[in-house]
Amino acid sequence: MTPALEANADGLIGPTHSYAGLSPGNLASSLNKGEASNPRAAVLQGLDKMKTLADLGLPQYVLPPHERPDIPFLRTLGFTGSDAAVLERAWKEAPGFAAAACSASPMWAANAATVTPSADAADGRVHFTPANLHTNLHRSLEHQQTKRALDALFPDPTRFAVHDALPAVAHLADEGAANHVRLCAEHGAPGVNLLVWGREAFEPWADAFPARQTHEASQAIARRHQAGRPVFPRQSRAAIAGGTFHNDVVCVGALDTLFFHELAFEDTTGTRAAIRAAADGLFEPQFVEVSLADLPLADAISSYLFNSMLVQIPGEDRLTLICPTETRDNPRSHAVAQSLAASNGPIGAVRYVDVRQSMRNGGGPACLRLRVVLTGAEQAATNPAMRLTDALHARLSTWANRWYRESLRPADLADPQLLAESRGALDELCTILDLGTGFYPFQRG
Ligand code: SUG
Repeated sequence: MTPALEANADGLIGPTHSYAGLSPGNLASSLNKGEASNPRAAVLQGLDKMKTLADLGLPQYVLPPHERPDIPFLRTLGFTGSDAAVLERAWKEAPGFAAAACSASPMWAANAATVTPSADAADGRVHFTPANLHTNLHRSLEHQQTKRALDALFPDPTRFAVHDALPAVAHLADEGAANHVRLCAEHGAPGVNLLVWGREAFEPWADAFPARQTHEASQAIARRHQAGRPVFPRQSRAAIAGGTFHNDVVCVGALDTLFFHELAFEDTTGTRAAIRAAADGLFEPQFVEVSLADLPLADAISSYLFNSMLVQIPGEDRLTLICPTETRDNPRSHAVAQSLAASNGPIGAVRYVDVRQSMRNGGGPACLRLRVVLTGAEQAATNPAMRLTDALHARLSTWANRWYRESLRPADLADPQLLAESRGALDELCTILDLGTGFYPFQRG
């Protein structure tokens, strides 16, 4: 076995971070619709979270924001003229599409792709499939630029396979690693891959909230990545109805430990048995289940206890749970977190990070990062300019303070000056992260 670490690649929060209420079924997004956001605080919170993880000894990478407003998308809808004129007309004539074109949603990198480490892939490469994010208009605009970003970070095709997204149809709706958990004895050893789905491709779906991942999309990804030992649990319908738009809102796993809410899976007993069977000969799975009685689903969702990062800090025996401060502020979730840390179980410590700006759109610490298990040789093959160091953290903080606004109302997204600021910020970022020329569509003319 080649030793490996679990790296995190976080989405750098973009200058148009806003509360536009674009995600039905995501209660925070709906609740905060129309509020003013603070893009500068948002990006700095994200950067500080990245630094916290880097300081703990875990490799940390930065994924660049996408070009927003997405003028090329608005042009496909027939808007013509200068970029400013396209934006202005789109906001007048098709405000729903204009809002989608302005969303900073690529920040939630857990939805960027599904990742299969080399230890699990038949060809010994790390595989990535960018998520088509078909269910929500604003998120469906992400996958092509996400592929460019992954190609920039993982440029060596002998070690990394960055696929195209699955076909963008409802039958293959895919939300990436937000519905994927990998369990294993050690990161570099073969693992069991849980690919959680909400509905079947041809199943009639009349529930109030969408099920964003199909069974067939999960199967297609396991097949194309040639991923060993897949398990396909069904997400519980009750959880989706209660606002669990991704499985990572009620479940997180690392190494041999799966930490989840009683309502996470449609068939909990069957899921446990399937995981045990798949892990046979590799490791004994540890299940840490929180009951509905201890934590009502509404508290789990508002406090994001499970949307935490479960990490193995180098040199520590037990896992650390990195929760949003909202978990500490919720008495029931806080009690669960404290009882974990006080127990002799696999989770030995709990820490808190402030990502409140993202949380108000339903994005916790786990949403902001894409986990990528990498061996030393694979780490050495990544783009070094995209790895977070103290120097890069300081440089990006200065950059954000220069370009990002401190207050943004959804109506401000129509401001052509915001378009100019965003492009200025992204131009400079290309130099900082060594992204080459023409990384963004606006730079290609
Ligand atoms: O897809 N919110 C995102 C949050 C994604 C969280 N990711 C994970 N759970 N892994 C979503 O619902 C809201 C944007 C707005 O309303 O302006 C939004 O897209």
